[in-house]
Amino acid sequence: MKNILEAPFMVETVRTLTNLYRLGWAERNGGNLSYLLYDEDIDGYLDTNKIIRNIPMSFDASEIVGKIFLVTGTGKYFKNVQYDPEANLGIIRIAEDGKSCDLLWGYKDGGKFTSELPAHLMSHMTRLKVDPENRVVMHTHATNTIAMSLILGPDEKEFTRALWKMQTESIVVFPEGVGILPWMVCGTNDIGVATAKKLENCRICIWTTHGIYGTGKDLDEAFGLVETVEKAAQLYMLTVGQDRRNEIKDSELRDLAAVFGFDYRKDYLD
Ligand code: 2HA
Ligand code: ZN
Repeated sequence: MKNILEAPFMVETVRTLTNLYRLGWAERNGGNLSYLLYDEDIDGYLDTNKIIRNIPMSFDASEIVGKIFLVTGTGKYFKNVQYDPEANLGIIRIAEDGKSCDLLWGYKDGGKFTSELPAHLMSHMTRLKVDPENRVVMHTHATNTIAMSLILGPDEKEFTRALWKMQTESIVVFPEGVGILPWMVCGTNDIGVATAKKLENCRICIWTTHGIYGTGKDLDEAFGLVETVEKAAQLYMLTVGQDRRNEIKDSELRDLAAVFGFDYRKDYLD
């Protein structure tokens, strides 16, 4: 077997989590990540016949039985992942019963997956129906996005319009807009169901006064979505309370979509 710590998916995940910490979006044990692995990712790196232990889950994931995910550990700090991936991350396979998972690697100090596993796996189930190539669900405590949620509240049209009007890139990168949940207790099946529902129509879900979920085909896409939303939110916060004379106009957003040729939430523009 080759060293799994050198597998490209592992190297990229560790770098991404380290980045999220350095950006200040993953204080303490904040944030969590799940990454759907394909056979070719783990071939030669992991013996999938060896089950370390079975871990119960609190919800039904029958739809994705047999799928294998790299998942951050509960209570673990993104800051520390690079120094000990095997303690801070785990590779799980959804077991036959759909209600538990087999640990194939990691959580070496007896730990288990993130408390947000319901939101992650429910989001994967939803996104795979919309986009069979979706592989990543990323949750992080993006600072300005949270700040903006303190001001605007959970109105998706108002929030999306504000993000689109701050910078040209916004509507290009997330033309479907952002989903937003009102404040909810985190770590529950309920917030998982609500998050997955939002992700039927978009790839981003903001949790009011908590953080953001970004999804995508790979780590770059999920990360790119999160950082573009966060950048727009930063611009919003830098200019809040000031006379914004040069916000992008609705007609200009329409021009952008016409020239770049993408579809977008037309009902969000006046
Ligand atoms: O894992 O971010 O939402 C810690 C969290 C909970
Ligand atoms: Zn969180």
